[in-house]
Amino acid sequence: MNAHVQIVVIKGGILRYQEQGLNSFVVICPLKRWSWLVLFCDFGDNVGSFIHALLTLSYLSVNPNSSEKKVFELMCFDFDSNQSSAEKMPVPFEVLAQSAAYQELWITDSKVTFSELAFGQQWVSDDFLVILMTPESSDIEAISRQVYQQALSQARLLGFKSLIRTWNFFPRINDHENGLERYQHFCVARQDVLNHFPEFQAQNPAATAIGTHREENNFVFLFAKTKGKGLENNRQMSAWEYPPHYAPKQPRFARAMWHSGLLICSGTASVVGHETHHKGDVVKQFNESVLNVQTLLEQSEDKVEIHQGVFRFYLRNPDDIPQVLTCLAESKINHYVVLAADVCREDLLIECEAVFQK
Ligand code: 3EB
Repeated sequence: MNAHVQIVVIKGGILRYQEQGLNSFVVICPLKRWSWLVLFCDFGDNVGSFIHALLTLSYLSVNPNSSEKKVFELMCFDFDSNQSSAEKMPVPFEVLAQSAAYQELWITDSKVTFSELAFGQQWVSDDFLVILMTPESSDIEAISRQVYQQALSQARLLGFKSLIRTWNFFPRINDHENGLERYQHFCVARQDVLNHFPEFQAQNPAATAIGTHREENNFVFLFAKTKGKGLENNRQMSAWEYPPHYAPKQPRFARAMWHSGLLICSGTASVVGHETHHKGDVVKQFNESVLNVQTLLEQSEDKVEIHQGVFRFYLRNPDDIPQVLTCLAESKINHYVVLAADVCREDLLIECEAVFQK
């Protein structure tokens, strides 16, 4: 027998045990709180095939030389764009807190090609297309129309038929201009453009819409060749059915999306039905938001648990960070970053998004 054994230590890794057919298996054992021992035992020639899903989220650093099967970076989020380096995905928010070894790295198993476009940057693999756009104008409705038009046209051109996830970041999200809140202008433009692309209408993407404190516009789109499965939350009205006072054209996003073994949760806040709960109380809003994520997990037929999630929190008032850290310590959440940012309703103090791996 020609056994091939490799040992890798992953900081802050995901606990997994996976059988890889008859010939191989992977064991991941916790060493200390943030380290795991990973043992690949492979009796065939496909060492490292534990990267099973087409797309997998990780906040760990796999030694690239430790696995014969290549892993390619699709999106590597950089949580402080002051130091942003080429080909990383900047997230234009101040980091208020993060768990040890926190990293948000989305990897895939086919080659990723980066290119500069006239209107942004793109990362393309066999299965996925990521587009980043950072327009400079302050006319939010015009910008939103333009980025949605350009991103959807590019996806159509390259044959990526599913919009899986969007991040929509722009400044002064709760300011009013020409009779509408800037968030509402964004919703109007998003819905108008989506209506012109029927192939993307069958399934709304998971999404986040958040206000930056740094005057930067930053839009990220994740497309796939294959369909994702949308998931709604029975504690919350679907956003596209909201009464029109939230936005004259309803927000077009799903509460969560299953794709490639990942459950990708949208921005989730203290909203029950369609109403904001616990106005003025950041602790209760935190707990209600996490309960909403918990409910989504319970409604999903594939079992994932809250402690497995990689969380991003957006916190309106940075002075609330001590209360948020207390809430986090009391929660089952292990992996998180907390960013200073405005939430898209003025009465929401905090919002979270999360990704879970099956
Ligand atoms: C809510 O539940 C909070 O318009 O894309 C969360 C996530 C929210 C995404 C969006 C809005 C959006 O309605 C707001």
